[in-house]
Amino acid sequence: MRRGLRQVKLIQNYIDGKFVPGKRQFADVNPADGSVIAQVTEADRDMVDAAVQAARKAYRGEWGRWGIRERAAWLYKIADAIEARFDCFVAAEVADTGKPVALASRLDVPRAAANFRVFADLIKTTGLESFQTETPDGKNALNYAVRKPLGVVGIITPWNLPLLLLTWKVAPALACGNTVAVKPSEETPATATLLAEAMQHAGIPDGVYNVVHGFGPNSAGEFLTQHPDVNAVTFTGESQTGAAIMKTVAASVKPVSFELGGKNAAIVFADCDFEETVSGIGEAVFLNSGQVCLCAERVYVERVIFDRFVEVLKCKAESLHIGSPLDKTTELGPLISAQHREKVLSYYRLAREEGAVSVSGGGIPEFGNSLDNGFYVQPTIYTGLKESARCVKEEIFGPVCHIAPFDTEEEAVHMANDTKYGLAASIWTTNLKRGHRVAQQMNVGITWVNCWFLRDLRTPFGGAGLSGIGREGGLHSLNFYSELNNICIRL
Ligand code: NAD
Ligand code: 6OH
Repeated sequence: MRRGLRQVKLIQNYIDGKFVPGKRQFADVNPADGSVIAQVTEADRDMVDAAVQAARKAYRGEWGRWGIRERAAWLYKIADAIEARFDCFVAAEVADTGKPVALASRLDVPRAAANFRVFADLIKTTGLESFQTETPDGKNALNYAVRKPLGVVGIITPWNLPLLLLTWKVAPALACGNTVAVKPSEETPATATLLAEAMQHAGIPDGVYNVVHGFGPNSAGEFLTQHPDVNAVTFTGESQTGAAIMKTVAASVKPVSFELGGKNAAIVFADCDFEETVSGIGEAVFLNSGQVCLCAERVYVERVIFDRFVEVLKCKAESLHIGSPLDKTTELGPLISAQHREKVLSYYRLAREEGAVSVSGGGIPEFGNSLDNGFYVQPTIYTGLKESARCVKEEIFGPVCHIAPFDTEEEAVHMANDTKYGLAASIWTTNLKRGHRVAQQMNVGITWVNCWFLRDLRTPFGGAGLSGIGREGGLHSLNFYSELNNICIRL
């Protein structure tokens, strides 16, 4: 090989059980140092069509005909195949996202395997409604529902937890007997493609799982949502993108499930377990460099402990180990891209313009090595903003929070709910009565008390307001990914 012409990996589309290149390519960049790690081949409209047709064929074939126990057995095989390639998945996720290797090993990849196992278990054990209906003549009728697949499901996912969020949708879709065409984020194409390899090795029939790469508008994402043969669209990403997708799918009236953005609040009462709370809020603000839709960007702290809380969270932020994602002790990696870093830094500047007091961070860390070419920002804490400030209202999606004091429970509840989003909230108190009371007043899809991002995959997951439409998780996923046919029999 000539010097300077390093061979770069090619990430291809996966259609009908085969890896196929597209005509155009784009670069897959490692956010930790800005290096190009792969070229990705973009699917054009014809390739998206081929993926949907392959999925349709597989749906009409054995996958659509198999019974629940057979499909569940395949899902367990997929989970095993992910675990058999655990290190490859971790390495690919870390290279694509820049997330710390410790995080990908503890969260992303284990959750991918768990997603398949949980929905395999659920589809085997979940019953359906039946009602004995009384009629005036006394003969009565029996109503019972049966679950049928929708057909071909289009799945569009973001870059922050690429494999976790993809499999969170692929697993229940397949469990219910659908086939899928997925469009992973252009920033993180690797693990969806590795999953194709895992499925191929596990022997999943061709066409059941298809991957098309590319962007959103006028690219693979839009082509997929426009496709008349896609029966439902499930999407995780920004609220604005959700609005665009909704417009596109409206033309053909497809079911949609949207998991969108958040501007989540944490409420810290003076009676909290202080150490546990600081540690929990530290996770809620800084995990994955704040790039989790559930992260807390607004922290409300009861005034009597406000100064102490700010000081201790500042120490926590400043002691986080920022560094190479490959270092096992790294706690904070880079942001996903130069463009996203510019967005986050623009909010750091805006916070100052809006009159924030800078408690910690606000800039770019320096390393003196190749990481200086990466897309890092400092973990950042502000206080002193008005509740109407844009930095308090808009999702930033970085390792940053604003901390504001409150005096009464009512005030805290009001401030937490004063947002167009409604994804998640966390309440920190040792008074359980208060925990229940406040939790039940949160206008969100998920409220944690004395914890954050503690997940049971059987529970409803989703958001209110700008944070989404519908719920996935457990039975809610099974219901979204299937059509219920109620049968009424005159007895
Ligand atoms: P994004 O909306 O920019 O992109 C998500 C996906 O949509 C990508 O695959 C993209 O190519 C595709 N896309 C973009 N425009 C499209 C269009 N017009 N038609 C079809 N597809 C299109 O989101 P992102 O920047 O990748 O992810 C970050 C956002 O996702 C944040 O707002 C975050 O809060 C949100 N998010 C929400 C959840 C949740 O569960 N609620 C989970 C993770 C991320
Ligand atoms: C958003 O960034 C995180 C979403 C998490 C889930 O969808 C989940 O199932 O844990």
